[in-house]
Amino acid sequence: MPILPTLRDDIRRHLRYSLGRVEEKAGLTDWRLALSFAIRDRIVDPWFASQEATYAKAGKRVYYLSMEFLIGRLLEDAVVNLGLLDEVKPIFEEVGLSLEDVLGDEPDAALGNGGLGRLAACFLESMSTLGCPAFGYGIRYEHGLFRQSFQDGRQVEQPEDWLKQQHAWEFERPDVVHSIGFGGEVTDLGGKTVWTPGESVLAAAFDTPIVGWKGRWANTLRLWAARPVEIFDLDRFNAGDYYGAAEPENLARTISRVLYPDDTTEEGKRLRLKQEFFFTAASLRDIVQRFESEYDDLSMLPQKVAIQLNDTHPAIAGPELVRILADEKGMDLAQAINVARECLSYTNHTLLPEALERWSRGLMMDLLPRHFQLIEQIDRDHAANHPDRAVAMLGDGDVLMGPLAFTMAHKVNGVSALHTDLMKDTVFAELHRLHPDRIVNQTNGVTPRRWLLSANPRLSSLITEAIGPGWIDDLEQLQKLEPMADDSTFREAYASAKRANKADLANYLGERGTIVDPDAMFDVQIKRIHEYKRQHLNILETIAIWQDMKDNPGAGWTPRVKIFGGKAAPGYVFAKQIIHLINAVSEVVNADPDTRDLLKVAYPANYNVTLAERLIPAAELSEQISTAGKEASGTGNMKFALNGALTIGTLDGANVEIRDLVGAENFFLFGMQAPEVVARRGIEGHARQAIDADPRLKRALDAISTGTFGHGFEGIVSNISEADYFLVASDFTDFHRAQREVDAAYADQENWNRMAILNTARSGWFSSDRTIRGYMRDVWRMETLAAE
Ligand code: 26Q
Repeated sequence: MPILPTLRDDIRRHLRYSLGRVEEKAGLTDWRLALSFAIRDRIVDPWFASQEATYAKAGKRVYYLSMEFLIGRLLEDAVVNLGLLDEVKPIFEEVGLSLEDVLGDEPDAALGNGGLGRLAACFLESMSTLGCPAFGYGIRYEHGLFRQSFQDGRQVEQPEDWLKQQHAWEFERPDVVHSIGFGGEVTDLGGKTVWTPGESVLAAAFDTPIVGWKGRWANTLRLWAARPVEIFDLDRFNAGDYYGAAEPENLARTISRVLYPDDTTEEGKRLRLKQEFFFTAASLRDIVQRFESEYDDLSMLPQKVAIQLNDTHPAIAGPELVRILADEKGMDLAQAINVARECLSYTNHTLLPEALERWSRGLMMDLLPRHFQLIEQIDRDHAANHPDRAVAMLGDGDVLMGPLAFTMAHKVNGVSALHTDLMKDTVFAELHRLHPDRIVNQTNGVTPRRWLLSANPRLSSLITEAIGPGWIDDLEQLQKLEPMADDSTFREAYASAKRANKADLANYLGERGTIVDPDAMFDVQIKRIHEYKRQHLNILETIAIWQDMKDNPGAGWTPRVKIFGGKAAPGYVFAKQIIHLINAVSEVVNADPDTRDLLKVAYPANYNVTLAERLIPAAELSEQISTAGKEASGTGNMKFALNGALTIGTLDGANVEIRDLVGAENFFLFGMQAPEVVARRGIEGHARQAIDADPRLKRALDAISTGTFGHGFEGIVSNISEADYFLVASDFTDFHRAQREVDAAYADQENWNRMAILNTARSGWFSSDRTIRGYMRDVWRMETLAAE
């Protein structure tokens, strides 16, 4: 076992010998990188030990295939999980730096859009904490999700450039490259089918170790970068065509250049399909190679390999694994299909019809001719086994990736109880009838190390003082806090932790131009901007109470700070109008002397993981107000409840389970339920009816129409008053009512704090450790390997 020098010496050594800096000239980034290298060194041994243990015990491994890993910053996670926080702090004080500043210097790795990518990151951390042997496989995007700023209240996107600085966490693996082909021809050589691609790129591996709690185990996040097969066209260069000479390289690298900024689907984009196949094929080649280095019978693959598809983005894994097994390894086709299915499982994250991936046959045939044939074959097989089936994965001209993923998976899971039920009743009703044991539920979770321990040190210390540190990797121990909800000393300590977090956030917002009172209620809605998430319902209600406040400023209002955060897909015009409206309302309301002490609207730009870590611990009210039936789960909702924010929400996604667990009396419910939503849409003129019945709603819409907040919002008003597919008008009145209930509850601070404590105490079930145990038991069928 190598002996490491003290952390202090090691940081100095890295500063000097890895970064080539003298201490006197070192800046924050130099120190941060030196610390990162020193910390990374300390992950390497547990990382190797984990690999060796898996190998020695011939353990099964999970391969989590995801287009997105929204990991954010890694340094604090690693320092905390290795238990080095207290050792690191004084080292930086000695050189006149605060550890907070050093940690804060790290750029966010924003290799994801939102919930799905962040879930993948929480899962990696939980798998390491539990000692579940796992690899995350994804794409090493050169540019992650765009940076957002506002100009005149409108969203402007700038490219993200996280690799501009040295990236301290990864190990490049020059020896791990796979050649990935596209297009070309399929030939039948007397029963043996051979695919000869027309073009190829290389997938180059970069590994990042992900260490779990107490450093007991570490897994690998392996991200693929696209590289040209041939570096350079020397002939073209010599002929004087300097740009042309670099073209092959540019084309190849384009595949891993940038994350698609859509969180539904980008219609039929060729490059997107190339990205999907690129990382899926590289990962499968890696998986099969690793298996073959240990075993020689490929029919045993399902005993050693579990491959989880994070949505349909890697669904081409079905046909590709069949192709490897049948075409390359010579396995009988029917057996290959069965072996592949026993390895694969698929997580669905959405029921929105427009978000279900489909590719045109033409594109699929052109880019992946052999896979197209295999999809036809899989479809025929399925039809032969189920003659009464109506669904097909080859729908009207398109290849449907949902049905393909379902057919090629032995388990298919939803991400909350309600979502899973709706999967069975709607999009996958037919397939569920044919395969009644395939769909299972695994309600999402979040890692308590990042979302409570690190993000909210004040509350964490208080909890640890009260019940000891066992909760950190056994979150249900938070239940021990329940009786303390009635202890006034504890309640006061809990409230002062929240108050201090609010003061920090008030400073942050103040520095960015919005002055807020830390004693007002902090009401937060942070998530991607989407019609179904209904940020426009929230801002509409904000306008309505502002109008009421102006009418009667002395009516005993509960002062509020309405905080919004989130990005819109660059091409999503309606979502961008919502952003513009929120900023326009903020401009008018914040400047209004009548309501100055009662209402503020803040919209800090560029919402990301790091900003979430700042906002959630300071939140008192969590807005989870999607149209019922549309939010698959939500995970922000869990982070808020855990950190003691009360939820105002609809019965949607995991809100249902949150309410069940924290208690209906500690949750502000409003709105139609999923079946009512469907019925309501059938009522002609439902929006008009709702508007006519609620003068407040009418007045708020009129204020927008008549230019109180400027112009350019006609689209929003007409959408809400006419089609109103997401039922903003129909849910407005009940939302407004529930908000007044919130006001009344807040007035009784003692009881509010009691409710907040009960939210924390009863949210332990939402740990992603619990979720991963569920996957291991029901989906992956495997055991943990970590020694205590
Ligand atoms: C697909 C094709 C082309 C371009 C983009 C995409 C794409 C990218 C990202 C489609 C969807 C996404 C992301 C979806 C997502 O984040 N879904 C959320 O997943 C969370 C974790 O399960 C749930 O909690 C949320 O309810 C769900 O909205």
